[in-house]
Amino acid sequence: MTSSINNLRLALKHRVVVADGAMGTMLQSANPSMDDFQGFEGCNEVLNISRPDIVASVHAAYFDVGVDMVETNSFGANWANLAEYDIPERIYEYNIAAAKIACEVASDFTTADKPRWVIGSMGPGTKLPTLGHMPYAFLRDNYEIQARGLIEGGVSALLVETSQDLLQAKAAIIGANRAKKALGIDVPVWVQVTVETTGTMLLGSEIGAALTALSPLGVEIIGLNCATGPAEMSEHLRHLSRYSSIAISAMPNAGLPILTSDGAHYPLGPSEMGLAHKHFVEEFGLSLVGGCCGTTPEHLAAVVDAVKDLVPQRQAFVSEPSSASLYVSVPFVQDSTYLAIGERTNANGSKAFRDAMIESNWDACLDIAKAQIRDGAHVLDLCVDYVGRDGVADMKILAGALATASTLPLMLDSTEPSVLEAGLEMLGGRAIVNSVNFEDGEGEDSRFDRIMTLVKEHGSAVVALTIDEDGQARTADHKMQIARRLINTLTEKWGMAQSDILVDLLTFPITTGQDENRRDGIETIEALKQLKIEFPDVQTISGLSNISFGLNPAARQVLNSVFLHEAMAAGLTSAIAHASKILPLARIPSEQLEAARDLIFDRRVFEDDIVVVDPLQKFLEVFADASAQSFGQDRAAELAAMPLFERLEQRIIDGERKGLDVDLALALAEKPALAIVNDHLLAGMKIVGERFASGVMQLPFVLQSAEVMKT
Ligand code: THG
Repeated sequence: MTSSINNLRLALKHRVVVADGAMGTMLQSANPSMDDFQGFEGCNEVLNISRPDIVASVHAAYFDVGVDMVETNSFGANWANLAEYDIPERIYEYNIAAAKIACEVASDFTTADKPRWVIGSMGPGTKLPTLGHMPYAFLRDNYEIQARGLIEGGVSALLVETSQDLLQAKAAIIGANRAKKALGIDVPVWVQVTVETTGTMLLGSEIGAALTALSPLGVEIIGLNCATGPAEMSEHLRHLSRYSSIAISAMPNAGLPILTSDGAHYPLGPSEMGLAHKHFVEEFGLSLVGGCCGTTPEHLAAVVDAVKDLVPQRQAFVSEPSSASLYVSVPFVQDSTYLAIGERTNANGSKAFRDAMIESNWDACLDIAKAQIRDGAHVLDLCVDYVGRDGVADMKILAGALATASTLPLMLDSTEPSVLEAGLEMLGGRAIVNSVNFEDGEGEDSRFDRIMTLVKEHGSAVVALTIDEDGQARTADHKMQIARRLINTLTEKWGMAQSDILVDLLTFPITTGQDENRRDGIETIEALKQLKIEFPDVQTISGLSNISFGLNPAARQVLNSVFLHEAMAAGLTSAIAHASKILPLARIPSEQLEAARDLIFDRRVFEDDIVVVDPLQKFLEVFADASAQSFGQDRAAELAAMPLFERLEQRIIDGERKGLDVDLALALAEKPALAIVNDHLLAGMKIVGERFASGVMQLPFVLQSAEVMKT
């Protein structure tokens, strides 16, 4: 078995490997009886036990036309599907049987110069964990059972396919990874997602989000299957080809189905299918091709013929280290700006968020998150840690809600491994875990190791703080020394890419007046410069607002903005901040700007060891009666400024219910209800519909708009 796995990996390096086509229709055409289904009509996996001959004949039909590999009859041998027949306890039995049948046929067809392989098929089931149908961990454990059956039955690779929900795909891949580890067999795991004609996966995920979320899980091939024919896959394959560091695959349907009185008809013929794959291999460097719904052995014969002399050649890919929400991928390095990580969704950093959380007013928590999104954040820092609360429960609810409600990726901010795990298990995208440090050293029970175990399994990125057994580093030298140790440990021991590490050089407030805090900003800026030289690929991050604790809002705003500017000039790539409160330097009066710089760079003037000019004192004086500027839009004010009926329409588009009652009462005083609905609310829904159809607006937001409409 190990040798067939090795051969397969080798073959994929040198040529295009062809998999089979549709399974279900082939099984149906053998007309299994009700007895064959053992009373579970339509449950194809039962045939692995009752009619292995039929299953074997389908495999043979594909091998006959020259494919290199067949997929096991186990697409539905998962918890969700078998539970619908009340037989979830048969997962292992059906999978091992499916693998054994296929392996026997494969060995019959294998010759010295043409090896044949078996791929374990792992379908999506019918439960979408992102929508709360079943918990992630439950699905993961059942996928582990499925993978164990397939591996023990002898497959050479596992294919998680037809993925519609990124969190479901993660459950399957991570379940498969656990099975591999438990059995000590290094079977390749591959994943294929299903991109609908809308241009995204069912729940709104763009292909870039899928790539960012799934490729760090150790999968060796990523690709597309089902939903559409090859033509509709083309742009998504182009994206994978440009950005994926791993091999890519496609198993399209035989075109878009045309519904006829006797079922779906797939219009694409064998030669067109062959030609499409030939183009894909030539243009995008596909390594693995095959078919899905509507493809037959004739189609695969044409595919085998079309790609037989081709060598997959990928252009050099663009590496773009990123995090992802369920919907989109967000690169860590932003063009000409910093990665802004919204700080307000933090029970310690915002009283409003904390109060809402304590009252279980989750809508209010989400409103704060949405305000951060509108204010220009690229990622949201989510922290629920608060004494006396059940952090795991709070994290589950909030990460679960933000998983669909936030278009932005999350940074999970906690010191508790169990709280971080609860968050990771709700997120289909790729999170950033905030954070690890060496406070209690390294080793099995250390927080560092416990958190890194989660980071690795979930493929997250990680924030690493310059804290060691002696505490937080205060000098540039000490910061650098810990940073080196963090980066070495994370890359060498944990296999992290440098570009997935965000080092936080930590800055205490420089506003305390204590001598020991005066140089904190300088030391951080100095260390940032060194870090950038020594580790140019590593990201850096700062909890920006920390630096200005204790000052009035106007002073904080200016100090944060100027410090951010100086830190970026020294190499800082990201900051936890309130994005709309950051001022461009050009908008800061020069007196304030200079006072802030003098404070940051500790430009005290001494005479005979006595301070005669204290930048902190001066800074406080400059801001004695200044008030904070509001930069960026304040959404509530903007809505309020709109004419009433325009505002109602906008509320539908934004899914904004707060204040709706008042607006409706005003509107009813002017027009009959039906006119309001027809003239204004439906106009809003029309725009929502258009945005959804064109892929600009994702399903969960459409549902929010529909909710407002209903109200
Ligand atoms: N590094 C990393 N993570 C971090 C920090 C860091 N996470 C938390 C924190 N520091 C960054 N987040 C905040 C959030 C809010 C504030 C400061 C840092 C803040 N809040 C106001 C206050 O407390 O005065 C607002 C209060 C309110 O509105 O109620 O300043 O350094 N990796």
